[in-house]
Amino acid sequence: MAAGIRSPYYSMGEHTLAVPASLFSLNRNRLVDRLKNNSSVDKNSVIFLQGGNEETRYCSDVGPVFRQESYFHWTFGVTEPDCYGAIRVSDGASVLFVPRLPDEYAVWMGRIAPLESYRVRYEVDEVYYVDEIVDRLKEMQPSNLLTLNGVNSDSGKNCHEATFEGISQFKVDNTLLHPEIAECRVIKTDLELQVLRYVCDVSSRAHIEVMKRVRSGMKEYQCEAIFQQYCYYHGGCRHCSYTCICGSGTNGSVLHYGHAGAPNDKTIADGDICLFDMGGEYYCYTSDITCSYPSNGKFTDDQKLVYNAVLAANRAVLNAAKPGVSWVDMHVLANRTMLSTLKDGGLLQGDVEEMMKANLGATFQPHGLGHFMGCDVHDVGGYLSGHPERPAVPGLKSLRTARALKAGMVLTIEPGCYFIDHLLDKALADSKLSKFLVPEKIQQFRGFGGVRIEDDVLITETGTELLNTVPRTVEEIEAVMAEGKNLKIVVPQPLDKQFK
Ligand SMILES: [Mn+2]
Repeated sequence: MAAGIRSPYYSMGEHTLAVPASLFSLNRNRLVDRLKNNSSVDKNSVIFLQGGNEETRYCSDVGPVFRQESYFHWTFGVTEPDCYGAIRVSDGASVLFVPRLPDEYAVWMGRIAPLESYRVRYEVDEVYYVDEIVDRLKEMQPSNLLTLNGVNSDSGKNCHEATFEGISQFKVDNTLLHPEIAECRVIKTDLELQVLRYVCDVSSRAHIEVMKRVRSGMKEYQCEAIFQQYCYYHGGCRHCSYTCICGSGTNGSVLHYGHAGAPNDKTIADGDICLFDMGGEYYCYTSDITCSYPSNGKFTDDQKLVYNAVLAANRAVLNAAKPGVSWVDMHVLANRTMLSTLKDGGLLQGDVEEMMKANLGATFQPHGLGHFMGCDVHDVGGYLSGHPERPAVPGLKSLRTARALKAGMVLTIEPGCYFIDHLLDKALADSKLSKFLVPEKIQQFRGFGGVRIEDDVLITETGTELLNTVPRTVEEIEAVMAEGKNLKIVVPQPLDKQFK
């Protein structure tokens, strides 16, 4: 039992964070309060959500490890698949529906939990089987079922709207719930922040472990493996928040490197700059941290120049972000800071304000400054109606939100500087941009790769709180890596039996 926390709670052991079920009852209460304050919502409405479904790999019977759908997780914290949940708006009463499992389940999957155990574990008012949904909902006499329907502005995909046999017997409204629940998810509670701080801490320690153990000659994916092992073994994180991006050398400039077609399988060369973007996930709360450093632990002058330009941009935003500030302005601030540092370093020439007008920043950082983070790594609520729309210009159009900051928001601050041949060639061929580039210097940096410095940050009443703790200055990184040089690293030996 974790000290100071009343059961029930989720935990992966005493070395991991115990998360109380009250985190989710508070989320439900906040959602109900918002709906009550919405004059379009009939007070006799019932929120009705469907959780994630158990799936198998293609036509096989192999089941990947289930991960709950994020809206359902946020609302109920239920770890099992194939569940539904209802919440009465008038009084917040909550009902969970779980699948009625066949007797054989007890043979293959383990003891079938009684309904009462779900009620206790998830602190809901009542629990029934999925095949009882129609009868139980009829007893609740809802004027409306509020189901979840809306587009995720990061993926362009629609939410998984609840459906069940017999839903046609009820009046359904699928327009009111989405903006309200998405807005609730934008502002984190103190309970949620404790989970985010925990997972950011585990992921920070895992990044430091990689920093100490990376060696020239290793495969990039071996660094991914060290990270995953640390997060799971020490932090109870069965999942990562996204596919690990472990680019070394020129791969650092491939923004979504690590995918199945480029599976972090390059051998890391001596002196390569490594760009490692990895985050563990705990109980469906995410982290998203990027560290960039030379594989051999010693920055060259060129690496220092680019690294410090990105760090200056990151720190400028960290110091300027606070409630009321526009996220678009923060992106612009990061661009301006980076361009002026690159100019000081001799890569660029001319007036920085002119560079800003020509949008030179997007040549070096084609992506947005950062995004909301929570139950999804690119968390919801970036472009809800009533908030600024997505800007149109390159760089800015990749921003995942254009909103003004509010206390309780959690975002990533992730400026980067990449030397992408395609974008450099385009800029050199464009007279509006080429005049700012020092050609021989740009030539020197081709193939360099990239640097990204990504932090996870809470917006507080007065500014920001950094949620991760990784070495950030050149000196801090070199000190940690020097310490790591003393560790004996076991490297797999070449396989002696290969195809002839
Ligand atoms: Mn990110």
